[in-house]
Order: sequence, then C-alpha cells, then structure tokens
Amino acid sequence: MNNLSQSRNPFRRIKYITPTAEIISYAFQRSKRAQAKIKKRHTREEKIAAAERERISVLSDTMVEKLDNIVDQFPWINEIHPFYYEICDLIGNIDRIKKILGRINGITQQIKEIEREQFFKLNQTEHPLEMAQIRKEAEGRFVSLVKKVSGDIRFLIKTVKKLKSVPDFNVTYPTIVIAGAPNVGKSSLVKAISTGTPEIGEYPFTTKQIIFGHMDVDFIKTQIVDTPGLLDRPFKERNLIERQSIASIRHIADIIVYMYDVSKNAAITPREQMNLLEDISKEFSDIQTIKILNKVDILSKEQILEAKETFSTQYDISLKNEDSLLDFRTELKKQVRQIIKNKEKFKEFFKVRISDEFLPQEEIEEEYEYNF
Ligand SMILES: Nc1nc2c(ncn2[C@@H]2O[C@H](COP(=O)(O)OP(=O)(O)OP(=O)(O)O)[C@@H](O)[C@H]2O)c(=O)[nH]1
Ligand SMILES: [Mg+2]
Repeated sequence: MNNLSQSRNPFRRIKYITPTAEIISYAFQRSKRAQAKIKKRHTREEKIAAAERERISVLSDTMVEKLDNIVDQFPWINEIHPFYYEICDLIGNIDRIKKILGRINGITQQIKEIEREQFFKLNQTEHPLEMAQIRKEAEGRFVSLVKKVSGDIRFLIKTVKKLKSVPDFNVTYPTIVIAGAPNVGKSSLVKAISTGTPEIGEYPFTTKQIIFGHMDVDFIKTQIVDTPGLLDRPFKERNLIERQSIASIRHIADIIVYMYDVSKNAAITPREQMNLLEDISKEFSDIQTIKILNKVDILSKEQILEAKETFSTQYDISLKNEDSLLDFRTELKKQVRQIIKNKEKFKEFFKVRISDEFLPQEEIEEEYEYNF
C-alpha cells in the first residue's frame, strides 16, 4: 500500500466479501467440473484416483482462494490512519476484526492440512468405492471448517458495509468541519461553499447522513464536512461510544466553523448554542474556530447586532443569499492557506508537490484568487 491509498478511506478498496454459502457452492461447482489429467496407460483404478484427487484439490484450492481473498482485501489494521482506525474500532471493534482475520487464516491452513491427509489416504487404497468415500470425507471436513467462520464472515460483511459508507476523506488534505446545533444550516453551508456536488456519507452513531464536499483553495482541494448528530448537543449527555466518535474528528479537523442560528426557527436557544460552543472548544481547544451567524435574511438589524455582541460572531451570512458568503469564503481560504503553510502534517505531504515559491504569499492573495 502506498501513502496515498493509506490516506483515503482504506475500507473502500474492499470489493466483495464472499459469504460462506457462496464459497461452498462455488467450490463444489468447480470441483464437479474438475478434469484430471489422465493418461491412457493408467489403470482404471489410477484414473479414478486421479479424478478424485483432482476434485479434492479443486475444492480445497477454491475455498482457500476465497478465504484468502477476504483477508487480503483488508488493509493492514496497524497502518490505518488514526481517524479511520478509531472509526473502525467504533464500528467493528479492531480486536474482534483482527481475531476474525486470524481465524480465517487458521481455517485455510487446516483445509490444506486435511487435503494432504486425504491425499495420503487415497494413495493407500486401490478400491474405487473407498476412493469416493475418501473424497466425500474431505468434502465434509472442508465444509464444516468453512462453516466455522460463517458467523465471522457475516460480521465482516456487515462491518465493511458500514465502514465503506464513511466518507472517503483524504486525511492529508486540509479539512473544514462545520458544527452547530440542529437545523442551523450546516448541510446547506457545505453545499453552498463546495465546488461541485457534495457526496453523502455516513458516520458511526449518527442517524443522519453527512454531507461532504470540496472547496478549491488555490490548487489544494480542501474538504468540507458537516457533523449532524455529533457536534450539536452537550457532550455530557453522550455515551462513551458517541464521545469516542466525536473525538475521532480531531484527526481530520483543521478548522471548525461554528454556526449560530438566533432566528425563531432555532432548535435550541442562542445561550444553549453558546454553551455548546464552549463544550466543543474544550474538546478541540487546539483547532481554530470561526464563528458565524446564519439566517440573517430573517433577522432584524437589532438581532444581528445583538448576536454579534453576545456571541462574537465574525461573519453574518444567509444561505439564501450567495453574496453574503463572499467575505466569509475569503477568510476561510486565507485560514486554509495559513494552515497549509504552518501545520507540520501538510509540510510533509506537500513538500514533494509544491516548492515554497509556489506557496501562496499573503501579500499577493488577491492575485491568487484569480490565478487559480
Ligand atoms: N431563511 C433561511 N433559512 C435557512 C438558511 N440556511 C438554512 N436555512 C434553512 O434551515 C433549515 C435547516 O438547514 P440545514 O442545512 O438542513 O441545517 P442543518 O444544520 O444541516 O440541520 P441538521 O442536519 O438537522 O442538524 C432548512 O430548511 C434550510 O432551508 C438561511 O440562511 N436563511
Ligand atoms: Mg444537516
């Protein structure tokens, strides 16, 4: 695996996990069609032995191949980026997944062992009926071995499905996380500032779907993601798993945009929204936060002024009015540039791709806006 593939959702590369019943039926189909290389000079018994041997061999090879394929498709768990590692642990329990992969490996070894034993038995007999019996015995033993991991495989199928639906973040790219109470306009903001159509993804322990888009800052794709059901109510009300889920955001967030809604449609009071921000700030104290006031189209001048004073919001926006986003967007880009310049993790990643002279300079920021 190269660095780049490690930086994306590593579970997306898992194409298909074959369920046990399918492994068994496919292996039998192939085994029944198996054609042994039989030579004319062979006796009848030798020909039958060769045919039975071939059937056992195809059956075990196919089962081993399918089981190996499950294990091979999994990324190396210890090399997964901390963000996806935590998510994987939340959704699937890393220890359990490791044990399952180990068990599947063990089963493939046992299948190979049984194959050797049955081959040995075949060599010991010259009776066709016994040969068929030995092959049937092999079939029974293989099937019961594969069935031992059917629960495990079902668990992997279910877990991988969830893991694949987590957005395909590039964890080495700058990421803006949109937070705020329910209904403040988080998803609408992601849609409004994204280039192109945002993707929809899922996240553990939220019932809502996450919107995930990109914004080009110069030549750098900056990710924007909202957080429904996560950063929208006090952390003390949450269980351990939900808290862990929130904490995993730390591994991707470079900027947090916190949205206020003081309109009559607000889901929680402005005060509660302020408390929530304090809560978030404690948890993510090292991550830069921009506070914005949304829905100004339905607010009076007084309400806007009051909100600004009370909550120190830096930008007033309305998602019903594109123009109101201009200053905020410019600030966002400025901050992304700063982060790219200063954060260690970006220095490493962009070193090869951008030499310093190409890194945006603050003085010529305006030019950059138009050049790229
Ligand atoms: N008038 C007005 N309505 C807005 C504005 N922004 C968002 N809305 C409306 O507010 C509602 C909620 O917007 P969403 O973008 O879904 O809010 P959200 O924060 O993603 O909501 P959850 O995902 O439920 O937490 C929608 O009906 C939007 O149309 C705005 O600037 N002005
Ligand atoms: Mg939403």
